[in-house]
Amino acid sequence: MKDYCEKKMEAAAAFDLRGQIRSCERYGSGHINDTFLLVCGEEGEDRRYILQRMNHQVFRDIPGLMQNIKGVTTFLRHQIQKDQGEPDRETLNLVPTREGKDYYQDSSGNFWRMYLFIEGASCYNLVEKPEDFYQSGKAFGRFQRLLADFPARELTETIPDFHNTPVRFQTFLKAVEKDTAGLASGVGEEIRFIKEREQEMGLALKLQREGRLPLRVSHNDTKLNNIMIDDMTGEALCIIDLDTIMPGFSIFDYGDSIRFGANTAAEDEPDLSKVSLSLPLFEVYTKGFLEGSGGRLTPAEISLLPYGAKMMTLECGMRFLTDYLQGDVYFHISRPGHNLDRCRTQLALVADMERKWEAMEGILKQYAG
Ligand code: ADP
Ligand code: GN1
Ligand code: MG
Repeated sequence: MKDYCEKKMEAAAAFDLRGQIRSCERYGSGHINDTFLLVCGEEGEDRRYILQRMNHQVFRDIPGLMQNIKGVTTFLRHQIQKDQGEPDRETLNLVPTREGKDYYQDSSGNFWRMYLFIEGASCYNLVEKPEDFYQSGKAFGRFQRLLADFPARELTETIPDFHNTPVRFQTFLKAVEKDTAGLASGVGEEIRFIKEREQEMGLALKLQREGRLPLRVSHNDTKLNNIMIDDMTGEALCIIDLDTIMPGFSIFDYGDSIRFGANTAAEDEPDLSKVSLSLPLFEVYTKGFLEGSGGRLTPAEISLLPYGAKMMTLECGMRFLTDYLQGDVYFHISRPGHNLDRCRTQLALVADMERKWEAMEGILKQYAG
């Protein structure tokens, strides 16, 4: 980490900024990239930018990733203009380097990019008001609508098999078998819980192969803190964290939001008695997502939304457990056992979804029209 911080000033200077750099400090609470808030001063007026070191251990094809982001944000700008929106705030906007490129590679090989800072908006780690979650559902639904005509197949798979749950399951089994950190014997209960659900993991891919589930431009990381809510209007303003945009399924975008936002506890809550699926939050998000998608989802996609929620939660629990067993090599952690706590909340949430399955389907029917 220290290394990257030293390189941040070299990186900042490579971008086409106006004015003097005043400060460049760590920012946000993402698990993957290193994010900095850069302040530049010009004639008494400060301008803010987001500088990010992309995690090239996680994202192996940075040129492909940046091409996805450039393509999708350019397309979104046009769509937002057609909708009479505000393209500088309703989508991410890349700041080019002085050489006119979309990213910069520093002298140690790290990759950096810069965005305009979205002013007057905030990201939340927990749903504070149901209205925020409704807004977030509407925005991710709208994202599906705005990108429905974008050629999804042209996008690079920035992390191959990212939401391929059967492949994630195989990786998990290997981690259990290898048991690099010698921790598997302490998590027998969690391993059993995951294995018992293996049969359910391949349904979306099977339906896609049969032509019954469309491939979409999907965001793939639709948690609440990847959306900015306007401080003035309270409306969802901009979807951020576009690294994982690739061909995928709308039901998983919906599902990942439910996994994170409709949980009554934080993703890393150690006290499992606090974890449950909030049906009121499930309801407001479902309503927002269906409204925002403006009729662009197929009946098959709509009927599979609860399945999407369960699979994203199970898959995420499996990924946290895999990382715990491998010695915390993927997700940033801030305490020992952090990934195990995260895994346990996800599995507890899956169990609660199973208990509330009929209620989830009932709510969906109410809004599906
Ligand atoms: P990660 O992949 O590590 O989660 P993100 O791209 O989500 O990284 O960025 C981390 C945090 O930085 C976000 O949660 C948000 O608070 C802030 N952020 C990112 N982009 C912007 C932006 N353009 N304007 C304002 N804040 C931003
Ligand atoms: C990571 O980057 P961030 O913090 O938004 C992860 C997601 C997980 C999430 C769990 C590229 O998201 O897939 O669902 O953590 N992103 C990547 O909180 O692996
Ligand atoms: Mg993020």
